Amino acid sequence: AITHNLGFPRIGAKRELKFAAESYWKGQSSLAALTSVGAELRARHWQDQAGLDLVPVGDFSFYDQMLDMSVTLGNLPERVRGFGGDALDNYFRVARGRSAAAADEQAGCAGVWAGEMTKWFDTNYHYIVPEFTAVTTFSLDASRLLTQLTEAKARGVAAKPVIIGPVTYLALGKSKDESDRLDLLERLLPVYAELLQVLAAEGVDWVQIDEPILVTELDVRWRHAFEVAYHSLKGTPVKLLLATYFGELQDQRYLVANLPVAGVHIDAVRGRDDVVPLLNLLPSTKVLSLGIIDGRNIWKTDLNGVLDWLEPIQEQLGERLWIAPSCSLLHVPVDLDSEDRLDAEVWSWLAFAKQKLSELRVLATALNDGRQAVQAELEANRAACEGRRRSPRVNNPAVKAAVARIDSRMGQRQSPYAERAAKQAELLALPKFPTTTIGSFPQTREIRQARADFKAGRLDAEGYQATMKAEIARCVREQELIGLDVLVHGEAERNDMVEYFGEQLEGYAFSRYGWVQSYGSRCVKPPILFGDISRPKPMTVGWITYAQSLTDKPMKGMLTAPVTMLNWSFVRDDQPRSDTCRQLALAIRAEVVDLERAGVKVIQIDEPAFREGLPLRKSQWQAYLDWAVECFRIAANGVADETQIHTHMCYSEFNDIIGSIADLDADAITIETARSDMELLDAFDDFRYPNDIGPGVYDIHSPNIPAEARMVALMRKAAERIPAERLWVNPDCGLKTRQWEEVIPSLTSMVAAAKTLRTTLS
Ligand code: THG
Ligand code: ZN
Repeated sequence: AITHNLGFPRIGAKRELKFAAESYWKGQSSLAALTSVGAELRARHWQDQAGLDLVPVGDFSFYDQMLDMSVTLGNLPERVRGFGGDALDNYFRVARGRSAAAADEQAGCAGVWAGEMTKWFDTNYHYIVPEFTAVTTFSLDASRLLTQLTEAKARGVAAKPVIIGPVTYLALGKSKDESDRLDLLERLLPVYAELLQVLAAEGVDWVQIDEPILVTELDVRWRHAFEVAYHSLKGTPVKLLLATYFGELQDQRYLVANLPVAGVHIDAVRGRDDVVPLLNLLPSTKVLSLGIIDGRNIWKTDLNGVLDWLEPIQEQLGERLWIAPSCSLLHVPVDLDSEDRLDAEVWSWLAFAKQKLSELRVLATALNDGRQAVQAELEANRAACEGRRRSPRVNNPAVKAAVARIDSRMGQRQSPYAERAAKQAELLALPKFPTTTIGSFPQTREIRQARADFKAGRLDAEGYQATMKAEIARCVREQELIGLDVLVHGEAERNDMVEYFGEQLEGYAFSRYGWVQSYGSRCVKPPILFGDISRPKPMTVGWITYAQSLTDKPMKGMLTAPVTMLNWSFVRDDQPRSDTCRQLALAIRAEVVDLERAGVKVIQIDEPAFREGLPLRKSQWQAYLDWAVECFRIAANGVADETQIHTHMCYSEFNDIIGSIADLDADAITIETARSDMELLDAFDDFRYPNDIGPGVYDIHSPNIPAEARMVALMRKAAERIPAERLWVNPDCGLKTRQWEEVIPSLTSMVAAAKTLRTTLS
């Protein structure tokens, strides 16, 4: 079998690209310094991939691979034309808006807004959305690919250029004028043909052309676009490897098998069911590349198991079988070997990008030369997989039993919303249009310093507690002065809303350098959920009861909900996600019950990533929503009627899942809306949201102080759709990234808006 890779993480094992780019954006280093970091990373990453038969070139990006493709196709938005600086400055203007280029500031250039960013399929990566209009034209700029190809050749790399295919490129873009972007295909294809010709002239043999849109549901027009596109590229003098990933082809197998390309790559982890049918459909001249190593997770592959399955396929395909990771390794951290503080047992179960490629080499040797050629490696792998399967760290019978005991009553509040609301109103005695915040307050330098000192052992537990308590006290005092109705403790003690809880639960581990690119230079370090989840002791009760002791106003308890814990972690692959989520739900439920017992009357359980778990195919949405809603309800509903449950979601895009949001049955939900002028409320035209809702009245991402009049106007708009007695007044998200100097006047203005509403709308 031939080995290859679809893409390598480009941020760098120590996030070198992030620091180089951010330094350049701040004007602290030169363009030459940034481009040379890029070249060094490419060289190092090709080295890391040495020994593979084909290595990706063009997967490196200074910001985003879709934006790279827009440059290659000459499709940058009109608004960035005519600026000075290097081409890369223009690229960053699209990525980040005008302030990207220091030169613009000096020249006093007019503003340029950044391109829209959206989730790359069901990953945590976000790409810059290509923009189209009816008059969009394309023209080839192959310079980026040619530069990288030249570098690769100089280093003797067996280069396989990687590009986004034309249909996926169009499908993931957005028309700015209501025109049909499929009409652009005819104009786009000649540019692709030209690009392939240019690559062929450079001696390129294979080109990987990514069409992941093929794992989503396509209507007849988009399927036809595939026929048109690949028939038109048929004559080009390179071999095309059409790559799909992230899911199953299902009823698009026949289409894929018969497109006129030299080979097809499929995700054989998530799309294993495609393999046998595809083997039968694929013409005998074509290469089949099987993505057998999970590029979306950090577990070692069961190499012996994969070989049992692959050997007969190798018999059948011979030379035509290629093997690879399931998708680009962009979605996993770079190198497990740098993890010097990870628990040794958990460490032995893991593989990051570099280790995944080692697994690939072992598999290829076993297939080509027989298993005995890599006997030691296969034995070690067997032991690791076996160790993980059997480990008491993974298997906790008490947790499994508790999940088995879940019954439908656990997801049920004692009484319907209306009855609960009446009891809560009596107990909490809140005014109309009650004011609150989402939970976090500014994370000042002092807070970060104290946390870092504590972690490093420079500050003892007592000193740390005292610093955090002082911060909480300040936060409570400020909220009282501002005149908010339902207070929060401000989350000074929390680093990250998932990590904070993960660190206190059994079944979670944390890497030191396990960064994964989220967008541009920004990364996340997903915790590793490896085993059955349990909560050894209360996680937040001490902090919240301390905060409550400082005020007579109700203090909200703040928790992260199970679906978000799941969706923002690397989770185990040895049981369904729904089972893992139920375990998380039981752990959070125990915390909710403890908070209630400690006298906390309002408890917020945040679910910002609820939507992120939606499957790629709409036909699978309902099954996900069913268990996701169930898990939230298990977490939230162990309380008495008098306890008020809140939740928060970080987006306004939920028209299509509004029914499920209502099914969460939280007493109150706060949501993002401010940037979209309450556009979100369109969802309420056809759907009567039954409980309390706090549509965010100002955008916390902006440093501007919101005007009282604007917030009043927005709430009036909301009151046209939702009865005033069910409306809350709050910002649209947490205030962690803001400064106190912004927060105090903003919230003061917001409280004034609520008072105006009380006298004019009640
Ligand atoms: N996990 C957690 N939180 C999240 C996400 C996640 N919040 C939203 C998020 N997904 C996607 N958006 C962001 C926003 C900001 C950053 C990363 C992803 C960010 N990261 C810092 C950086 O790269 O400099 C690092 C933060 C840190 O030092 O911890 O700013 O998947 N929990
Ligand atoms: Zn939010």
